[in-house]
Amino acid sequence: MKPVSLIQFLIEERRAGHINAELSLLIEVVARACKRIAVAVNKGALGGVLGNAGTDNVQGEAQKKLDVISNEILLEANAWGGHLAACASEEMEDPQPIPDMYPKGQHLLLFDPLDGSSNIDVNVSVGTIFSVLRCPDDVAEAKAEHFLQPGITQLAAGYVVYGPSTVLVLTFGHGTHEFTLDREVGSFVLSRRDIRIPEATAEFAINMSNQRHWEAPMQRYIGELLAGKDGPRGKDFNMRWVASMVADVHRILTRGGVFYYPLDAKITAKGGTGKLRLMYEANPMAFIVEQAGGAATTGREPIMGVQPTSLHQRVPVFLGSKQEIEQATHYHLQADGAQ
Ligand code: P6P
Repeated sequence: MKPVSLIQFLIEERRAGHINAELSLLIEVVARACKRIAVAVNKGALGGVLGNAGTDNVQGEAQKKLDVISNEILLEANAWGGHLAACASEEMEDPQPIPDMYPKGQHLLLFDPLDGSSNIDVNVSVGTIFSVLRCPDDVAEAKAEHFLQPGITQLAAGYVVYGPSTVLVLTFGHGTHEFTLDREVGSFVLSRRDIRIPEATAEFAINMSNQRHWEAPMQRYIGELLAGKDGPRGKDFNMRWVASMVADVHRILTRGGVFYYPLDAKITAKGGTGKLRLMYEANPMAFIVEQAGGAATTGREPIMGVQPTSLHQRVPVFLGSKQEIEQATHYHLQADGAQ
């Protein structure tokens, strides 16, 4: 069967009324920028792009050179196209308005330009995560408050995983679809349409080194998985933890599984509300996972129902195969007395 390119897929989605021309152009521009990021990532040590940039980001985290490079690539690619009102990035405190010399559009783009960047120097898969919101019509210049929309309002979400192959996963709210980069042609080609995550799983992803800091219901839930067939679950579980959310989520979209980054006492002791960021990590991944038949909660409510209060706010993340997410969430609500 003739391969379907990303451009053809976007035209199909426009004809189906799922997206408009401006959103179609935005996704093409983001995909093209991610191809440039893939080139930089794949150069590795030969590109002089490994190691730290010597600066910290708004999260107070040391920036890798590739964090800064990836952020610049995405900003530059999206400045002139006329499809955006503004961009927001994990790497920048405030949203970036579109420069005055360029036309503005009706969309807001949020991204983590290179998630998992601590893995770059050890040659483990990293990725770009992005989310698209609609800018309120009567806004002359988009400010942070215009980005503070719950995840259910997203128009599109996607990620690109820079691994053995470069893969784009995308949703517009009509299924989750996968495109693999054909390096000989230089275009993304549809490799899986309408991905479905199995409702049951025997594989979980969590950073076990935090176990002693988790809340009691998380201790109980993970304890049951570790007990395997000797415990109440009656089956053994396997564990994976790449420490690169894009790689862990991609595995779940490929063979099922669950991913947890729960609250822990280290986080709450500092007044924190989670590790992962709501607007450009949890929300886009939740949209992608739910459109593939999975579930995504904070352990207490759907991630995409959270009303944001700040651009860089953090939330606990439970996502993946529906039966396990419902079980883990039930234990938390039960412990709260809510169920
Ligand atoms: P930890 C990467 O820094 C990240 O934001 C996610 O991609 C990943 O799932 C998580 O943090 C890893 O956290 O505490 O295991 O290093």
